[in-house]
Amino acid sequence: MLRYNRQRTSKQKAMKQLTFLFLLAITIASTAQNPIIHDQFTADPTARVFNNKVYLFPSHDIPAPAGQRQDWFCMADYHVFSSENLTEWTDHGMILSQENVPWGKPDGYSMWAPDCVFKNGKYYFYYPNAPREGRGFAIGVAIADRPEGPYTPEKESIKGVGGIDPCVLIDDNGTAYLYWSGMGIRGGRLKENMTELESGSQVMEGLPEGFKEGPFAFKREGRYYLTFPWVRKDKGTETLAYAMSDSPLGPWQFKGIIMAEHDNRCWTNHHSLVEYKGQWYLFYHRNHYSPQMDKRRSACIEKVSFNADGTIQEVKQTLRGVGITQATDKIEIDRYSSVSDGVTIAFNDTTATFNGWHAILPKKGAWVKYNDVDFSNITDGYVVVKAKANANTCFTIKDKSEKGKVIAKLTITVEGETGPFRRSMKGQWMTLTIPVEYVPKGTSNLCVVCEGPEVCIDWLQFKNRTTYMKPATATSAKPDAEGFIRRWMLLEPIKQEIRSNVVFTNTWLREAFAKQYFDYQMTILPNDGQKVKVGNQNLTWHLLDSETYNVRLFRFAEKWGQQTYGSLFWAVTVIDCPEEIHDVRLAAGSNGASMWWLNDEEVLLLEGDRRMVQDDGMSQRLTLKKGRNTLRCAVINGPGLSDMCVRFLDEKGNPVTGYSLDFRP
Ligand code: FUB
Repeated sequence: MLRYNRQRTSKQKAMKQLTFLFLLAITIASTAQNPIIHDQFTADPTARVFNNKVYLFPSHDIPAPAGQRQDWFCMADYHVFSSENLTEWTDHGMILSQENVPWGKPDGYSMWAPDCVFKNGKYYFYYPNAPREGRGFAIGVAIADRPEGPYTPEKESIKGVGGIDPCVLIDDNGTAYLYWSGMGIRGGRLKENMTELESGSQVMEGLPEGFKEGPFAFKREGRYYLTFPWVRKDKGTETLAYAMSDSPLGPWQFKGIIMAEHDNRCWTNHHSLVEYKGQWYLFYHRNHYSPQMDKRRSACIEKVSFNADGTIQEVKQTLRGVGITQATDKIEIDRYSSVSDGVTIAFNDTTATFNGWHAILPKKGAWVKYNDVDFSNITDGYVVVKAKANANTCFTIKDKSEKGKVIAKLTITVEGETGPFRRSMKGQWMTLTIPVEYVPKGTSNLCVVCEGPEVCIDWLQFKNRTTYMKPATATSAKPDAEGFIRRWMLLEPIKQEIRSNVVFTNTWLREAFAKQYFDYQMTILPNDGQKVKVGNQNLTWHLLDSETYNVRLFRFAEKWGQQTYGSLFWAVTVIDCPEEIHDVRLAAGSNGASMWWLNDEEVLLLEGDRRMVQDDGMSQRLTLKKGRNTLRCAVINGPGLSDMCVRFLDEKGNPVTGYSLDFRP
């Protein structure tokens, strides 16, 4: 006994360490339609809401190792997943392995459908497994402080419970009931410790004839529901069915089907129902990634609705599943909401099914619709599409439906033809990129329409154009790691009649910069949005953070200016030093010419027709005083793409970064 205990303790320790490593290492996010997990099989999905997140406790089908029955269920461990939006799932790694169950066969491969509930500050994970001694299945409990684990398995299985598919319902008064399947569906009350039955168990009465397993019980609006996979007479594979009662252990009144049999003869289905953020969802499984073998399954989700009398509306399986897809994610349109006649899907690689599918639009007019795409992060940008074709073709991406407004039109040109999207690889996957013509508002539906001969599409993804600069954040900024100053108050460009930059001589520039364009030109610390009048131009100051070390004044002018070429830019920033900083030099570059003033003193003039080069000109030694310093510049350009960059360097040429940029007028 002592030896056994010691063995168990070291195994448990090893498992805890392993679990900890998994917690650290395997936190992989996947974006999902149906099926929801893309890199492993996930059967029998039990979903629970803990701490405002949905946690998914599926069983984990694996290909059977040599020596195991190849055509049967094979499961050696459990993973837990979580999601806050039902589209991105994080795999928290393995939480329990058959090798770590003290009472289980270390090579039983029988870790079938589990459940997990929270009570008295602990998470109780219930799982079936093959016992070390004897045949069949027993059910065990593993306990954790967090839903992600680590879980410590109890040393014995639950006495008086032989079977599979445990499920626990905790009633409003805290009483917990365990249901499982073994010679019919059984149920019994659990003790307060959650690891033992209070007394015996009973068969759930009132359920229909025919094979049943996988009970999932829950309570909604004072009514008890017992839901279960059930084989209808003459149909031969499982539906999901349900019964209702006024009491947690029945007797039950059979109500009918929640989901009909799979249309591909996948024999099992197994499920859970959960309410999350005001919507009920059905989690179930299907052999999406294993079409030839129905014992390797994948979790899926659909919305569920209840009728006023509490009965459940039948749910249809979809590929699209639930949740909103961000336009900036890869949108797998083969997981469509609806399609026109003739559209099919196919695996990208039949020997590696986790690589997913693509949609085949066979002819002009064929379409694929994908609902619920959130465009709110796209301002103006382009779309990237992975597609292939055997002949020149083209397709459009439209808003809402096949008749909707065109978001983008893409052309595939094959076989050495020329054209804007020339590709010479007939039948090969290619990534096409094209600017969008129109960005739908908020969340909308997409429709991809074939406008020529057959086209295959794997995914599409929207991207924003680089914005170059964004409105400054509310907090103070720092120079970047290289010391470049990226926070600036920029005035919309003042129009200049400059045909050629050869005029940028020292004298010409001094005269141009000395001219009075607006009031308080050399002392103003404007507010963001403040307006100035220069001649007949009404110009606005903008407080911005540049996304690049060089401040792209041309792009600023494109967005905010009244002209892009022939411009004079005024810029000012405030440097806040915790201490005086001696012997620094201002190092600047600009396209075209520029003048720089520190605390109202001219410190540098970059003259001539310049390209912007980092540290192109250097000032004399300067002192940045303790507290606020004002750095101002004017950049003037004729036909070129205006930009500028500036930083301070110390005596050794290292960037000076020990100050903040805190622009408060
Ligand atoms: O996953 C193994 C078994 O298949 C489950 O325990 C049953 O409910 C069925 O889904």
